[in-house]
Amino acid sequence: MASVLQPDVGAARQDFYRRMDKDNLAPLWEVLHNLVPPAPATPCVPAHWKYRNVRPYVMEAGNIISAKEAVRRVVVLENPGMRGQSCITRSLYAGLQLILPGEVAPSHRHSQSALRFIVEGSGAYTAVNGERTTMHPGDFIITPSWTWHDHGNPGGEPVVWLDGLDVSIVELFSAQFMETYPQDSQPVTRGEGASYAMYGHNLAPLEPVAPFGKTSPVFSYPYARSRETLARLARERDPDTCHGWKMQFINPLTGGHAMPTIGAFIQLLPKGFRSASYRSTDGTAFVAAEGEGRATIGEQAFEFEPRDVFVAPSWQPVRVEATSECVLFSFSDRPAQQALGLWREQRG
Ligand code: 1HN
Repeated sequence: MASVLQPDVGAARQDFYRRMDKDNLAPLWEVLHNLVPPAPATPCVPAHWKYRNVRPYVMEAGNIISAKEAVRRVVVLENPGMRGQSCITRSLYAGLQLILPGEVAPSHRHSQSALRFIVEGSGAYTAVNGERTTMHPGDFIITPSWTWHDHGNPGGEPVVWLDGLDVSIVELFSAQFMETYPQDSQPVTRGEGASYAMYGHNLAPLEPVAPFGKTSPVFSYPYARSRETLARLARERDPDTCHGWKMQFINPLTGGHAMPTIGAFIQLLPKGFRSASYRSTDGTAFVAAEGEGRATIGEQAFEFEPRDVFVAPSWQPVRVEATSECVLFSFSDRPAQQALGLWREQRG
C-alpha cells in the first residue's frame, strides 16, 4: 500500500539528494515555489530614515574621515531587511554623501550609473567628463555610466546629497568596471551649463551624437525648473488620484527615462491631499523635498518631513497624505524593468 511506502519514499529521496549534491546537482521540485512565487517576493521592507536622526551621523563622519581619504564619504541607507548588502531596494543603492568646504572627492569612473538629489547646502559641484555643475537643494544630477566624475566644495557650507546607484543591477550581470583618474580633479573642458544649454531647451545639435550613450546628455536638472513645472501643471489640471502632479525626468534625445537603469520622478501633492493606493513592481526610494505628511507603505505608516527618505518595496501598496503642500523626489529601477518587459502597476 502507498501509505506504507511513504517513509521509504522520503528516505529514498534524501539519499538521492545527498548523492546528486556531490555532483553539483539539485532537485528543482524542492525550490520551485520559491523560485517562481505567485507575486513579487522581496527581502526589501518598508523603511524610513528621518533626516534629523541621520544628519548628526553624516556630520560626525565629516570629523572622522576626509572626503579624499574616504574617496566617497557616504552614510549608506541600508534596508532593514537586507542589512550588510548596501542596498535600499533589492536593485538599488542609496546613501547620504557629505562634502565639506575646501574638500575634493577624487575623480574616478565606473560602469555603475549614479544619481544625486541635493538635500542640504549649496556651492559644491560635481564634474562629469569635463563639465562642472553647481549643486543647489532639490537639483537632480546624473553621473552616467563610465564617465569621469569628481566632487568639490569651493563654497562655505557643508553640502549633503542623496546618492542613488544601480550597484546591484550591475553586480547581477557581473558587469562591474572601475578606474581611478590620475589626478584628484579632472580638467574642466566646457563651461558650466554647456550641456543644459545645448540639450535642455528643446534644441539639439544637428545629427546629435549622444555624449553619454543611453543616458541623457543633460546631466543636471535644476530644482527651480522642476518646481516651476510642477506649479504650472497644478494650475492646468486636476491632480492624479494616486500621484498628485507627477513628472518623470527625461532624456531629451529620446523622450524616455533620463537613465537606462534608474527612473527618477518628482511630484507635487496639494495640502490635505490623500492619495489613492498604488503599487508597482519597481521598489522605490522617496525623498521629501518640501512639506510634511504621512506615507503608508504596506502595513506601516511613516510621518515624514523635509529631507526624510522612505522606501516602498516592490508591489507593496503606497498611500500618501500631505499635511502641507509636499514635493517628493523618487527613484526606482523602472526603466530596467520596462526594457525587459517586466514592469507592472496597479492603481487603487
Ligand atoms: C560612487 O562612486 C559615488 O561617485 C557615490 O559619488 C556612492 C556608492 C557605491 C559605489 C560607488 C560617487 C557610491 C559610489
